[in-house]
Amino acid sequence: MLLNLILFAVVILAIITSARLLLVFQFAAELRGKKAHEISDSENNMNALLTLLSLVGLFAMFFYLTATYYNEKYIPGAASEHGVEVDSLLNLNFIVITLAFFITQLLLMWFAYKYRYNKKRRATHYAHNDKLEMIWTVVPAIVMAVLVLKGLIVWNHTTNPSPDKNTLNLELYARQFDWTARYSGKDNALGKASYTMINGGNILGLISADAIQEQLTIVRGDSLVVDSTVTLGFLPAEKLEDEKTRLRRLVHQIRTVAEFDYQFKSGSESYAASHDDVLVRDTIILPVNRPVKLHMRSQDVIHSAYLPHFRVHMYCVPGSETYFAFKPITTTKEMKKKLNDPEFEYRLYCNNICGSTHFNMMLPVRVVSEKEYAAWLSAKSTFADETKTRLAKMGLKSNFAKNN
Ligand SMILES: [Cu+2]
Repeated sequence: MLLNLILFAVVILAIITSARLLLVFQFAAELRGKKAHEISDSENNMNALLTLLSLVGLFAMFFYLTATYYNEKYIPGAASEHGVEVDSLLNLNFIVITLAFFITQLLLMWFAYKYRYNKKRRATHYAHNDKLEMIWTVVPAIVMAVLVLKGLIVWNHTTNPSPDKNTLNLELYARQFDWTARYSGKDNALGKASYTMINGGNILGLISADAIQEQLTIVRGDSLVVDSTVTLGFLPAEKLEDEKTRLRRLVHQIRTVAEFDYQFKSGSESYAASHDDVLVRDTIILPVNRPVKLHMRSQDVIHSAYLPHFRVHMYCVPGSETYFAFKPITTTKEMKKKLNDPEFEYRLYCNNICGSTHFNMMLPVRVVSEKEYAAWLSAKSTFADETKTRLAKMGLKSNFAKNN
């Protein structure tokens, strides 16, 4: 803090000193009988030369920064199929931008140098040149059209991958401030979910016969407590209104959950798809060379799922589901070897500032062989197992065997 203050003071003093020095030069020039706006030939030449030199500095900086940062260490090659295409598009853009940068800067600085003020030269009034205007309109238009067209092709490939039966359905569930990954299990189908089903144990609000039973017990219990508070009426008027609102919400929630219960019991919905779903909150494991379809949801605010190594980026929006399909093509092991970094991990980040501990929203992602993936997944407990355990703690009996 103190160092920052000192630095700030130094900068301010430097600005004041420069301003005073300029004044001194001005007075000195006036004493020599020269007007402030008069510039000598030597000053003019010096300025022109410095302009050229600044071009050298600019280009040197460009080469240095490109060589230092545009490499495997900072931007490792894409680890997904569509990512390779995205990278080639980005590289094409970089080539075009770099060429335009060199040509325009070179011309700009060279003209400033070559046509510096010369007393003997008179400026020409050059109003119009059809040919020149045609060139600088048509050439950029063609280049832009090519870039946009290629961009559209890559965008279409990325957002509409060809359907593949083997695609793994995986949910990324975001909330302040963590991620939960939900694997669809053996049936490869994600079970239904509803925000009315969310409780401390069932944070994703998944629906199953057991989860319905659990939620009805919890919400009915809550409503009884609130109901007795309201009935006794010991609360101040303001608080009483709050409690009444809470009660109305709980009753509405009970109705919705009871509706799920009715649908299940009448056989119109089975809710069995959620039974084999597996919830993971530490490391996401993905099988290599198998397409993955990410189904993204958010519980609270807008989050953004960002998997930079796979060139995957998509918002997670509360109240609606977003998707992104991609195919990992490089295992973590291969990437470690390629980057010569034994500590390397792929990562999932939240790329949308979503609150005070947004930076916490990060999960390691590991890409492994199909065999390793299958072994890992089969060792995990399912949503049905977890719900059964929670029910047992509440002294309730599971319906799980029946539901299957
Ligand atoms: Cu977030």
